[in-house]
Amino acid sequence: MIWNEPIETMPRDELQALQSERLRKIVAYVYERVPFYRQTFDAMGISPTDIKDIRDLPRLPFTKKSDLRDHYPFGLFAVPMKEVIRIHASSGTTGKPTVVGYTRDDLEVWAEVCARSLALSGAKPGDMFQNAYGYGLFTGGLGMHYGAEKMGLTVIPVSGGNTARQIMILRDFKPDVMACTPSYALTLADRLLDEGIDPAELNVRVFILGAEPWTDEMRRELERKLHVDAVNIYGLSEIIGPGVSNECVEAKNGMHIMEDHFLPEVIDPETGTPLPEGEVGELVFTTLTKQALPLIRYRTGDLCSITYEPCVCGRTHARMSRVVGRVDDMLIVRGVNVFPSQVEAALLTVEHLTPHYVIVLDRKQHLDEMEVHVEVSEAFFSRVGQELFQRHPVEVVDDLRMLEERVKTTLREALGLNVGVRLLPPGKAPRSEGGKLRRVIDNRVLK
Ligand code: DLL
Repeated sequence: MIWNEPIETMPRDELQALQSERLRKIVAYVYERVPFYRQTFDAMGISPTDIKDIRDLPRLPFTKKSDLRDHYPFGLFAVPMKEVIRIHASSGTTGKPTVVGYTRDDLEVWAEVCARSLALSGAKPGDMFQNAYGYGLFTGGLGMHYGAEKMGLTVIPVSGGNTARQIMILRDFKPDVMACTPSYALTLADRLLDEGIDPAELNVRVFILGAEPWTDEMRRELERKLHVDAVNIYGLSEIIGPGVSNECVEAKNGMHIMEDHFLPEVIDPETGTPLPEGEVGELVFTTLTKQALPLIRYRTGDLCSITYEPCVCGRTHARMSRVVGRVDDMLIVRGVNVFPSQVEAALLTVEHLTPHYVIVLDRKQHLDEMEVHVEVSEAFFSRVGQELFQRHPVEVVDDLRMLEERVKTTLREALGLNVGVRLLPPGKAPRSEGGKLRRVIDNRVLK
């Protein structure tokens, strides 16, 4: 089902007219209410009346994460505190969190875009929904919660973690839809299999996965293990939280952006120049309706491309590709650009490997060293175990050596770089305990 058909299937010329009207309003609004924007516009010699329609967007200044940090915690809010009825925050890797606020209308918009996301994923009113995104300062839990209530789902607000309880609920309550991070879905899938529970016995038909990068290879793995559709949901706290964009389950080919609320651009991260449709660059959003924390041309740091091609589902809103990396998580190893997503995609093409991996970077004698630690499947070891009785142990070690060589070759071909490989026994790579998983350990900064 399409949650808001008139909006989501609006002809593009009408949608652009709506975006232009909202852009004019929000530009005047931030100039009026947020000193930071007034000063920036004045310094650039821009008056809000210069902005006539969405084609004028590139004339506006960017907003960066550091601008939020410089005005920590509430300095970019555009309304008095008594109108802010909710606060969330996202913890960065360093320092203070990024703090965001919502008015009552903002929460209504957020519930709307999350309801659309649930419908995009294939949820229907009356479905039962196990929400395993974390509740708290993180936007995932409460964001999806209100969207699901708005849609009329039966919400189980279980929050993240506690795998035994998640599994009990999956078996006993029999929810139709579940949401969590992709790395946690993997933890769940493996635990189900470990405990001899056949996922086919469960009722859940779709997993709504996001909040961290993942790949199509990982999707195939999860869909096979869990017997579900796995769809991608994207969002960030600064723009609203989850519900900025979501794949349609019909195509699973790019996430429809809620363009009537969030105006997207893709820019060259070096020069700031807008890039043509289809090219990969940094995703930038202008919020068109946010009241408490409106942001103009906010640089997400996420790398992806956008297409405006019509979609089989009938929605007209643009689709963004998977996030292929972040401007700041691009690893530069001996001068070669490497994204963790490339490593994941390459690993999952090798038989007998699992999606449990971690990338470790180090510096030895002034040279970068990259090592990928990846778990070998249980099946590989049990086969080897059985064969041990018939074959000489040396042959088994040879099997592992051959596998290691195959992984090295695959990674070298995918990345254009020599990478060390460490094969781990099942269960030895870090697991998601409910939230986002850290995949890269960079020890170079310390040396
Ligand atoms: O992660 C909001 C969210 C909650 C999205 C639940 C989806 C589901 P933050 O904690 O502010 O907000 O982190 C935002 O996470 O800039 C991306 O780098 C990354 N991210 C979010 N969704 C995806 C995704 C939430 N589907 C940051 N694929 C973003 C890749 C994602 N990266």
